[in-house]
Amino acid sequence: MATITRLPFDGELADFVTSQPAVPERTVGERNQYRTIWISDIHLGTRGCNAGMLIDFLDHVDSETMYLVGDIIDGWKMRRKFYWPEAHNDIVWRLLKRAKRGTRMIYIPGNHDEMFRQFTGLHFGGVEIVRRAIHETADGRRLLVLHGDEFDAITLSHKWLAHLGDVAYEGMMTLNRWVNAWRRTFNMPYWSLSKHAKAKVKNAVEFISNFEEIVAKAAGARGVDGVIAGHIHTADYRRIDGIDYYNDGDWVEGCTALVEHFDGRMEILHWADEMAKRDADPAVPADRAAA
Ligand SMILES: [Mn+2]
Repeated sequence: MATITRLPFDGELADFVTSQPAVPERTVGERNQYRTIWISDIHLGTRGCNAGMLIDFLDHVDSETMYLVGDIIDGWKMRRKFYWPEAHNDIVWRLLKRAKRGTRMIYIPGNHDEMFRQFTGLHFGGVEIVRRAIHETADGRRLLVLHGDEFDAITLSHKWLAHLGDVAYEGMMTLNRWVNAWRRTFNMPYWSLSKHAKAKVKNAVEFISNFEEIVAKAAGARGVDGVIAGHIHTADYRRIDGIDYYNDGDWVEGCTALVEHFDGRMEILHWADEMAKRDADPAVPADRAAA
């Protein structure tokens, strides 16, 4: 058992999980059940992290297995400027609580939380830390699960990824937050700026498809049926040369997750859309505190 002393909260993990989160949890029995859930690129410790929507997501879904596919905590940003609001604690609390309730939690650190890679092979608070994993779906496919930064050396000649984390990208994320704060004021649904920008910028489109093809090819070479990655903040499913490529997206602005249903069917959940559907359906109480 490894004791993680670097987590930015005081006391033991066990004490932390028996404490109460600032935002009360929604009743566990009312959640949508999936066989597996993949989320990544949460970037806790940064203002970009969309903690409110992620808390809402975590309180509406459950699964037998959950993969945290990297960049969960942003160690790079925290070294420069410490930022850790209560909502970020609430997310760590919910993830650890899930493990305690019996969800198999598998954590694959990414490049922004690479400090956790030294704990590969260990467990903490019921969470297994691995470098990559093979997931077997209910319909018998073998999928390689990895963060995706291992392909940076090949894809970095393309501009888009080099800009992740730089001034232009952070400026865009700030603009995204302002636009959405303004939209919330007028009761308008969440809108992703970079999702629209990425679709229009030719270099970004080329970079994304290039990354997808390189990752799928590497998976094919390892003899698996498909691959699940994060890292490029772009949720997607494509079939590339007989390989299923999935990306679970991010919780900075896309706010997406990949889920596996009990029959092995895969689905990308765009959480802004799911929340809008819920708000439009009067049969579902909008009040999350109903519990
Ligand atoms: Mn990454």
